[in-house]
Amino acid sequence: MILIGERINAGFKDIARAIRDHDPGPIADWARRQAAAGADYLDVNIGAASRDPADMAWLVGVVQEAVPTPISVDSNRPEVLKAGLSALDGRPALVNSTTADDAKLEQIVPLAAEYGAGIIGVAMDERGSPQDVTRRVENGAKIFVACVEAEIPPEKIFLDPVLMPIRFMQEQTPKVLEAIREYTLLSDPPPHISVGLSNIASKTKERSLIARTFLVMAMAVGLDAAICNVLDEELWAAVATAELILNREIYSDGYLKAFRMRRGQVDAR
Ligand code: THG
Repeated sequence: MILIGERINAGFKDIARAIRDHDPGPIADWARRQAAAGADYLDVNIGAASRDPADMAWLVGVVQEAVPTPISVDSNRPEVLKAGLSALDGRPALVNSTTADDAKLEQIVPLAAEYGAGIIGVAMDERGSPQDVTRRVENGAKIFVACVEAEIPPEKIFLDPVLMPIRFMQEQTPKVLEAIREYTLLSDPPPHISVGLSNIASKTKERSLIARTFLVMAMAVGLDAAICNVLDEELWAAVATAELILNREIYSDGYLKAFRMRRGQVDAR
């Protein structure tokens, strides 16, 4: 599983303030904590804290100075994505994200190709968020084809079926699982498949339980990446156990410890 740390996002008040004040402290701190927890990428998003693309370049610079972890540059604005990519020091990166509408595909897919970055394609389009499996599959396939035509290799393409809050859109969750299964059939080898995991638990009381239960169910049908709370130890334990059940990990009584060591996790206790 590829786990992408979600915490450097201006949706969180401490990060919004740090971006507005150009205070590197909390950002470097969250970068170190998520890297120590074993994150494969750190998602960075200036959100509504700033309209200035230069602030994304600043944010990427702060994270790069703190840790060597690859970066997922998260914005729906091409100029913000470009500013983040241009600040990279050569480490691997993801463009998060394009959608399936032509205007976005035409601008964002070439950016990812130009910078040699991977790309996450979210199955939304000019009509907004998908409400059924078919739209998710059509949009995912359209993004996949656009990326392949731009010569982005399948191992750098991530499709995101759009996970929605279970509290408000409960009927969407099984459709997301179905779409994940369909994405695995698009090519051989298939693209990566990723979700914004915390979306599902928004405004719920059992955030951690809902997120990790969805994650193991989605892993069983082909999910192999998630933007998530990498500081949640129960989430890691569920991932390790799901890998075991899917026979990707050898059973031993010490499998949890072996998994943590293989992930290079630094004990925070
Ligand atoms: N797909 C892709 N990228 C994404 C998303 C996605 N990037 C942003 C988002 N969705 C994933 N990141 C987060 C980060 C935090 C939270 C949810 C998703 C979160 N928010 C709290 C809530 O909703 O209750 C509020 C924050 C707070 O506690 O202050 O947990 O889907 N490709």
